[in-house]
Amino acid sequence: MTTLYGYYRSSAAYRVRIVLNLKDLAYDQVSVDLVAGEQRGAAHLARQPQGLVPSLETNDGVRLTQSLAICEYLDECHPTPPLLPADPVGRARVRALAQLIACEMHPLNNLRVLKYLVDELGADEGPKLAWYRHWIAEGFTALEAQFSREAGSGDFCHGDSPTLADICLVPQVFNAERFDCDLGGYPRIQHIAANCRALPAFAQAAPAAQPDAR
Ligand SMILES: N[C@@H](CCC(=O)N[C@@H](CS)C(=O)NCC(=O)O)C(=O)O
Repeated sequence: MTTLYGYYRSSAAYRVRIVLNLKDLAYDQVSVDLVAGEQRGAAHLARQPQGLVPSLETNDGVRLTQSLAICEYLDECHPTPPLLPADPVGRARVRALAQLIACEMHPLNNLRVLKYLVDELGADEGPKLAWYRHWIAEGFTALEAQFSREAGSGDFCHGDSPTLADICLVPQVFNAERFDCDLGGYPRIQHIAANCRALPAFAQAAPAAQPDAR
């Protein structure tokens, strides 16, 4: 059985759950408690040397890390439904949207970064929240402009079915809501997120639906 090592509130693990569900793949979940610091324990470091979730172990014993690499691996092994468009320009656009979220936004607001701000640099709750909301606003403003201006946009990030970009967007919207970010200025993002969340694959991957949810 394929095993996902993740955490209910991890947005990178949330991406992989969405893909496993879209592809209708059965999987077990092992919870790595990020609040308790289990990601830095020896057992998890053996799976993911950075001390991050997710990690995926396939039923033939292959261990994979990095959520986007895992999502593309699953897409290559199980091509239906596809996570990337058929044309190279479309694929580049979807990857650019996914990378804007996964490479530019998400790492700045990760747990270890917030902990460093608080524990090592002495930031209080106010500056920590300002940091968090600043990087959400930077990223979402750019995304909203792309969704408003670019021809590829539809009811989903690209066209009218979910792609790798939506798989990154929905967990990032969850994060933003969790930290009470004002999303009023991003109607296209909200429209796309609502369309995604209406699909069972996304709903069943939501943090609140996970066995380790608190
Ligand atoms: N680029 C990595 C990011 C993984 C990542 O940042 N995971 C977070 C949870 S969403 C984590 O494990 N954080 C633990 C920590 O910061 O200590 C991926 O996409 O897999």
